[in-house]
Amino acid sequence: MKKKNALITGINGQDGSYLAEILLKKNYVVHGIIRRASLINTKRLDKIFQDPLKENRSFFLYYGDLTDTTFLNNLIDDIMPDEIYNLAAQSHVKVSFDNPEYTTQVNAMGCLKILEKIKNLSRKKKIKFYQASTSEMYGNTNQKKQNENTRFNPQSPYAISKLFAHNLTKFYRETFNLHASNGILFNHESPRRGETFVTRKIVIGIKNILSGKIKTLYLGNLYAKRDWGHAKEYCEMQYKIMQLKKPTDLVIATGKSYSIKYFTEKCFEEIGIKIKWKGKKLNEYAQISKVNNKKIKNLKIGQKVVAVHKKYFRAADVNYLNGDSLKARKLLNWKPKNNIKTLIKDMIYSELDHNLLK
Ligand code: NAP
Ligand code: F7E
Repeated sequence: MKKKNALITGINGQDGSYLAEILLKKNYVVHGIIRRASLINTKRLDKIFQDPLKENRSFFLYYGDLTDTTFLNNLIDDIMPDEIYNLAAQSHVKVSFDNPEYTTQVNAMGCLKILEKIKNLSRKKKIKFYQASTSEMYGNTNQKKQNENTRFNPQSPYAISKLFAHNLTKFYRETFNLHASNGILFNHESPRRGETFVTRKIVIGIKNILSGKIKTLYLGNLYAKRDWGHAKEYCEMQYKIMQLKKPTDLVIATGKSYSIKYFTEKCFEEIGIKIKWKGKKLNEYAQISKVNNKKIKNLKIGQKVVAVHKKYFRAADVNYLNGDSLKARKLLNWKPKNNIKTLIKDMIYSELDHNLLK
């Protein structure tokens, strides 16, 4: 049987790397776009990289950029993929405040370029499309749980650019009859999460505190709440959404929401350190109150291990996200396998020197 061809934009990212592994296991030929950088930065793909000179290989990488229409059109013409997963994005919300134009070019216009190409090829081949939509599009909402019918109220250039792409995907599906779906994924994390997103930043911060490299980890808004799932599991859902007979928009979420403060406490707790919060607003901090781990010798009771710094606040923030994924649970026959506890364990135990752990 002829193998299916999938093109993944953003293959080098957290999700792209998991999705590529999933598709290769399902016997796909996987094509991925990476950006040329002055240093090799494809570490997340090491496990699945195949020698470009190998015959009959099933994994191909191409240098390119979502801002380059000519490149995208030529590549799609060459590969004629069965499925395109559009995961590439300037995905950092805070960065989008400083780089709004670039964020929009990549996240919004990038999606438009691919959809236009798929539309123009549709008489030759029906290419299926998945758009990486996001819970950030809800912004600040008074709905206790957010689902496919919740009103969007985006609070950043990132979220606005993603809402453009989301609406466009729906519009192309309904107007040009494309098999185009939006996965509205709530925050999903893993040991492969980018180092400046808050969960990974906390885990790396703890590692650096344990090794003595830093004394204190500085964070911004401790009171924002997020619905955190596991990226590996959510990427399996991206594949499943693409396989639906009828394209649609689906929320993928755990339905549980926790604050950054809670996540931080639980990470310390995982390695046997209890912290106590003191102070308020910009003067809030956490000290070590107990160490229940004989292997940790260099930390003292009272050490200030977490503090708030204004640098890490955003001009506007999303205070509360909690997803209702009932539709996906029914259509994809899915329920989340991970929770905050298993996620923290996976991230902590992948990051930290095992000798330091309990
Ligand atoms: P990520 O780790 O930041 O990966 C994004 C990927 O896009 C990276 O490989 C990046 O390349 C690539 N990229 C950025 N700009 C590009 C451009 N101009 N041209 C081509 N490629 C470009 O993000 P992720 O966490 O895997 O998320 C995947 C997608 O899901 C993103 O679209 C994100 O916005 C969306 N999303 C994420 C979450 C989440 O919680 N993780 C939730 C909802 C939606 P480099 O490696 O060279 O930087
Ligand atoms: O922030 C607060 C921050 O950067 C989460 C992206 O994948 O998920 C991600 O966007 C919360 C925010 O993720 C720090 O203010 C406090 O309220 O980890 P984050 P995000 O902004 O939710 C969505 C679904 C996406 O689509 C995005 O692509 O944590 N926070 N202190 C901090 N955040 C960071 N980064 N750093 C801090 O020091």
